[in-house]
Amino acid sequence: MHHFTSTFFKKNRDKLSKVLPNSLVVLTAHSLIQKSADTTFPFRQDSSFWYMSGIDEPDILLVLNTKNGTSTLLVPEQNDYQKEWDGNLDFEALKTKSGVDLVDASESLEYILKKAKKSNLSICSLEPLAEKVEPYGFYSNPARRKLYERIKSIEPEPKEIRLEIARLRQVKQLEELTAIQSAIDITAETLKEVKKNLRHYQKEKDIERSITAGFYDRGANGHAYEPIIASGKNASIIHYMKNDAKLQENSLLLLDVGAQVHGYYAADISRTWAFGKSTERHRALYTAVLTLQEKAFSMLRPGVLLKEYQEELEVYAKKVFLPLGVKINRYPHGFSHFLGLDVHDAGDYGAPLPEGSVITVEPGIYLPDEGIGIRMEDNVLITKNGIKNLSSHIPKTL
Ligand SMILES: [Mn+2]
Repeated sequence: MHHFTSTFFKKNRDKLSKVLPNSLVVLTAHSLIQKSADTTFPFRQDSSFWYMSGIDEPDILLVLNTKNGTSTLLVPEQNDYQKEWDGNLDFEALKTKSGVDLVDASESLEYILKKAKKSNLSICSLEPLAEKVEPYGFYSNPARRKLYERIKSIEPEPKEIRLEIARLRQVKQLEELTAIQSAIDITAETLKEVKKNLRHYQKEKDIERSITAGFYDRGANGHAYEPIIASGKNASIIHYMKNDAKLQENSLLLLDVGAQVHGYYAADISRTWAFGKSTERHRALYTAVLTLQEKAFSMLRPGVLLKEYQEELEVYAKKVFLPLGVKINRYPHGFSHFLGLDVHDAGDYGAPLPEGSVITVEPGIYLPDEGIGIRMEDNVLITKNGIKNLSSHIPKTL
């Protein structure tokens, strides 16, 4: 993460301060989550907290007084076990990395909140997700809930600032674009190598292993999300992640993979290849997906509303697939999402698309009855007049 210095995080805090004058903003790091017995999942920071602080430690709070311009990290007290096993938290290093003015103890939060309330500052934070997040069926990180309880004991109605932060995060700065491009380039090189050796693989898992190694070898810190390597009918399951089947001869193989670099910046690329020979049917459907993607590219520019874009493309998709005997009632996924620190990145989905945002363009067709799934996914930057396809160097051939 050496490309991101305190200047970047300070700039982000300044931008947030500008849109939230006379406020006290409190953001929290994620908490560590139990995996099993006394082991934890690898720590993954809250992306908005990272964007504003650059800190990769759990349970730290960032407090931003936008009236007097001071920024403070509040650090929980470490017990003897943590000091011995995890090492002492280095306050100076936290300060250098984030560029904040002060580092204080976490217990000071209530005092700071009371003082801010007395001086009529608006107290702002990110509303926690539900404990269980539906329809996905997973449990959310508890950090925001814990913070929210503490805030609410002083300020019963804190201001929700999800959109204020999303609007900053969706417009990418130069160092972020460099990071995303490097994630895409690593993904491109790795896919090129895998395709060259495709006939040597027997199982989906063999390909996954090659891609994982390829990402690390090229300087990424792993996958930005669980990779999808889906052969034949598995490709018609949109979030297939088992990757444990034998590769089906003369069928299509769908790969949806992305490297992660500099902490968390992601690529999100899908390609569909023939394993063995492709049929005429495969080629006709593949061409239709490409046509749909070209249409999507041509529609994108600053000011576009993603909702209208989605609706128009769904109508177009029906038209493109009808001559192939495929009736689409409901399109199963979005054609685009923001990309950045998160694979499904923060952004204001209800507002006109801003210049400088990075989104995916990912049409697909899923036909379980025919054992076919095809998806084509590129990552594009919204420019002044249209788009720049950041992944155009990844070939699109069966
Ligand atoms: Mn995607």
